[in-house]
Amino acid sequence: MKIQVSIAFLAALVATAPAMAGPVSVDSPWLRETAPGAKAGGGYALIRNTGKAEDRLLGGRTAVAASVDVHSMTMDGNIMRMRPVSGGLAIAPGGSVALKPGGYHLMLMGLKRPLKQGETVTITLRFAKAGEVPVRFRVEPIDHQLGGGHDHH
Ligand SMILES: [Cu+2]
Repeated sequence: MKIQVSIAFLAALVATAPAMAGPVSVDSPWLRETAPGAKAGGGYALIRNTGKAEDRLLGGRTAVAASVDVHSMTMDGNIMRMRPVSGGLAIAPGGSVALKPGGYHLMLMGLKRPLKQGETVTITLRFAKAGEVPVRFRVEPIDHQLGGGHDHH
């Protein structure tokens, strides 16, 4: 009984293993599904840095879009504004940054086709120190939350 539980636990760990490059890991990556004809899409994940030096997320690339930029989102009165993060998004040593709806996010610009719920899209993220990290993003419905419902904070 105990062995069965352990194997199930290990299998669960493998299924949700984050993409890693040195001290940087990318957990719970997902893309928001897009409407037909949409030219941009949003990407989200939890990025952790267990190292002793700051790293910076600079952007990425993917086969399904012309470019992948890092954006911030802020409220300007009642208007939501998105801006590219200049110089990259800092991930502090021992810290983490959540890319999530309404906050920092990956912006897929020049989408070549709609992103369909349930499919998996590889985006190669580019960090200043960790370099290029290929990450498999799952396309989720618009109301999806970070962590796929396993994370409730
Ligand atoms: Cu954006």
